[in-house]
Amino acid sequence: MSTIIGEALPNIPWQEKPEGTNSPVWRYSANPIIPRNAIPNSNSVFNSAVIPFEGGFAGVFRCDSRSVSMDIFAGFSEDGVNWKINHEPIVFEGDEEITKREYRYDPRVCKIDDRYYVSWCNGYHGPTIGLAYTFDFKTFHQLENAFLPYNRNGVLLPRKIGGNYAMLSRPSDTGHTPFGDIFYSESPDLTFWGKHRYVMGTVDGDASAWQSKKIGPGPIPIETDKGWLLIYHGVINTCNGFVYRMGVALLDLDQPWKVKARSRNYILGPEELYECVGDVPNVTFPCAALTDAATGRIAIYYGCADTVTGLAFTTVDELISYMDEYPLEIEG
Ligand code: BMA
Repeated sequence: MSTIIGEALPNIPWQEKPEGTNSPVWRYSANPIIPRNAIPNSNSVFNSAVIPFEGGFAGVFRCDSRSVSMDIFAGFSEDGVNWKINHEPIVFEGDEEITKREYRYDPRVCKIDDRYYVSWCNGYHGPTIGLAYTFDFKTFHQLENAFLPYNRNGVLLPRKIGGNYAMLSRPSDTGHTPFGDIFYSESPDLTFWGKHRYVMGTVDGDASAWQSKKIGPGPIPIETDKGWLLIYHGVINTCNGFVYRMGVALLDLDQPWKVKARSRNYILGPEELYECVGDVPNVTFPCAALTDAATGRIAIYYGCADTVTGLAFTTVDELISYMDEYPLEIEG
């Protein structure tokens, strides 16, 4: 048995694992929970992040518009399933050199101490990691970009490590990056980042081919008594393009750049029609996970085919025993 270290969330969205399911993660029966036209001018709503807020839930959503401009929007929900997303994108307060928008996508939301931090892929002469905080999901204060271009998938840890803020990310290139490993960085003040450490990379050969092209951190890592549970995305290049699936790893609590365990099997991949067909086919892309420390339940929010948003369920025990059952040999 493993336990989640954190708060109880009795109203976490939840469905029991259906009989006869082989996978450690199972989908919400009424997926997708957010359609592509959830707001009047959206082409697609996907790769989005949610968090408990004031007894219900709040979130930051990637909505590509009908001119296919990528931006992020705040939204609210009482049950974590039915969402009301603002019709206008978030307007950030801060230094105009930084708030000037090129594009914004793939947000994550992380509560640290008294505030909610949003990180996202931010256009600033190339993709990098945008960072902001809010107390109320109405006013957002933008901070300096965390890194130089090019970087994607900036994912904060929900508490300081050795007195510093900590972030996982995936250095990239200007385009649809055909490579990428996960790195760890620390900052004393969320402005100056250093102590860059390699966490883990793609897997060569056929040991775990679904993650042979690139990988990137997904939801905010989940603190457990065994380590940080990291759900991430992994990509294979096929004759028909990239396929995005989800994997799981366990990172050391005090030195999160050290990988303690990793699954060679994916935990969820494109199988349902809404995951296989859309603007970009064959993409399941996790950006958030709600957790209930009282029961070990985990609800994963993921983008489906770059078009709609899905919800899936698992538990801390399911994920940790799956890594035991299907381990990937850890390098070094
Ligand atoms: C990645 C990002 C994601 C997207 C994925 C599949 O590089 O752009 O936003 O979901 O590609 O298109």
